[in-house]
Amino acid sequence: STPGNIEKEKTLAIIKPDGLLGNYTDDIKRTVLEYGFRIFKEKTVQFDEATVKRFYAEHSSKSFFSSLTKYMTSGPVLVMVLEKDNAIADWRALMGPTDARKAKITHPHSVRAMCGLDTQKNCVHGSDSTKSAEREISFFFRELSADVITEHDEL
Ligand code: RTP
Ligand code: MG
Repeated sequence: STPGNIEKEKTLAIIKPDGLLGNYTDDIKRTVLEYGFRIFKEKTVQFDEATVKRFYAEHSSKSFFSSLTKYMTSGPVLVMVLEKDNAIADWRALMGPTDARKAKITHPHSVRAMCGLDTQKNCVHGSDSTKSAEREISFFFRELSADVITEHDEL
């Protein structure tokens, strides 16, 4: 057997504009690596409105949709494919709850406790299922139309 070739689970992580502009990228990456993830791919993207609306299509009927798209286009984001056993659930757990104010109380060591502000400005995204992870990874690494600022493979 060739253990080095066994494919581990992959998930899509985004460091949102507040995370990137707030200079949390290095701290988030250090935490990610400490928890045993590999950063398989990454790219920096400036979302345009049409692209972020497509990415968050499942939320299009929510009251927060227009403020979400405004937030997500307010600056560049760092998109990463993270790889490890159980990557999808483990990255969700490491992010902490959606509301960063709650995260600071109930999950003080989570990423959102470290760099998030509230329910919207929560500094990171993570795929919520196998199906979402597949969709979101191909969204960014196969079909993306938004402006790609930088891209690296196999870090
Ligand atoms: P994510 O998808 O980003 O991992 O976060 P999530 O599952 O915890 O949150 P979800 O409900 O899927 O919402 C997606 C993103 O929309 C923003 N949001 N704003 N009430 C609000 O103002 C509100 N609720 C959600 C957040 O940025 C959230 O991550
Ligand atoms: Mg979600």
